[in-house]
Amino acid sequence: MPKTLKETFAAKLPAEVERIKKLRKVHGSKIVDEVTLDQVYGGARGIKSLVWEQVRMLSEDWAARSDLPGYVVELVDRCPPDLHPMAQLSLAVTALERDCAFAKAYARGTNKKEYWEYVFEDSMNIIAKLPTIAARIYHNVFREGRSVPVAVQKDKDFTFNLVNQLGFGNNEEFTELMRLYITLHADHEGGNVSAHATHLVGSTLSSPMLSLASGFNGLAGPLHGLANQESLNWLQKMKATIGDDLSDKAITDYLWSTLNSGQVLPGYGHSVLRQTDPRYLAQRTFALRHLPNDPMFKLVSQLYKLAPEVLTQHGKTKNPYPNIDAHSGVLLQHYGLRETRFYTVLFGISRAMGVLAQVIIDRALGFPIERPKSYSTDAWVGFVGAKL
Ligand code: AMX
Repeated sequence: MPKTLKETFAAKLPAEVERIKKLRKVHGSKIVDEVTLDQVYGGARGIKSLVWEQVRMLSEDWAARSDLPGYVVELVDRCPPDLHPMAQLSLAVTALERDCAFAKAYARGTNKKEYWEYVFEDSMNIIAKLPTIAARIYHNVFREGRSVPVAVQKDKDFTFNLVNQLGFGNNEEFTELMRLYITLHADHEGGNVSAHATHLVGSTLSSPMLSLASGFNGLAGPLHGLANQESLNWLQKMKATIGDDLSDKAITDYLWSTLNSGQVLPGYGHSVLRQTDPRYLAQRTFALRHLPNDPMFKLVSQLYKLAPEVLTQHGKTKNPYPNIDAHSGVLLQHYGLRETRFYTVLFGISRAMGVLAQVIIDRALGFPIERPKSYSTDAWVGFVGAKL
């Protein structure tokens, strides 16, 4: 009988706990980083202070847990269609807290060594329900509630069910794209806003539902996950302005007009990467294979050629290359998913897998509440011996 994911995790846990104990006992006082004042004021960029790992989940288990409580369906159905789908997603995930196994176990006085087991159950339940919540939001907002998502097919994989519930289940190529999409967007390291917000809120022993909702609220910002929405909107505006003229000059002029009006080029730049985002390249490979003649893909390819040079001349961004969000919308619109306000919800479904996996590990390894130390500017002036 093969072991379940939970049993496998439980079997590996004691050795990992021991390994970390030993690491800290022998090497705990070693200095692992130096911090500059720029890093302190620069959003803690690059300070090595987080531990982040990943686990894999099982589609069948998610399908079995996918039903939504009636009050969550009612809550989503009552949202006005002009409430952003990310706000609706965050509300629905927050509302799932009513059935939080961890919060109930905590209230009963459960031993902290067992916390992770309840967090595991909650995380699996949340991930399993996300496609159904997302599809409900999609049908309400963009199909005016005229249709409701079909039921999850218990023998099919997670992404098939997501695509099917959205109403695109008959398109195998789109389903394949979404398998790539879900894989790419779960990937992260712990310092990005959605991952760190989930981890930070979880460190208070807040429930996985409230922790993930915090992560989603961060993902909904235009400098983070909402950039996929912003990027396609901006590409469409560009296309409406330059028409079929994809010449270097027409595009370069448009890039400068965006920058000169004090806006960022959405989908370009990154806080950590200093090269083209490998997740952009994976999507480009898919596009070259399946939609090389799509007019929007041609525009995106021209941008890939021209924007890094323009951003370099602009002289501000540390990374003038495209990130994941510069490409995803063009692929989605090609297959008929054109509602850009929904794009970050898809990002969120994938990101939930990565960040909740970490929340389980956080509780399993007994990570403490996070509490960095803050100082006033006067104190920092004193620390660096500045005469200001
Ligand atoms: N267009 C124009 N200017 C940009 C820029 C872009 N794409 N990227 C960075 N800059 C500017 C910054 O606004 C900043 O200007 P300022 O000094 O006037 O404030 C300067 O360059 C330095 O920024 P940085 O150190 O290179 O980047 P950062 O770590 O502060 O920010 C990011 C990173 C992603 C927020 C930024 O590159 C950006 O705003 N990009 C556009 C939005 C985007 O694509 N976000 C999605 C990122 C991926 C994700 O999280 N999903």
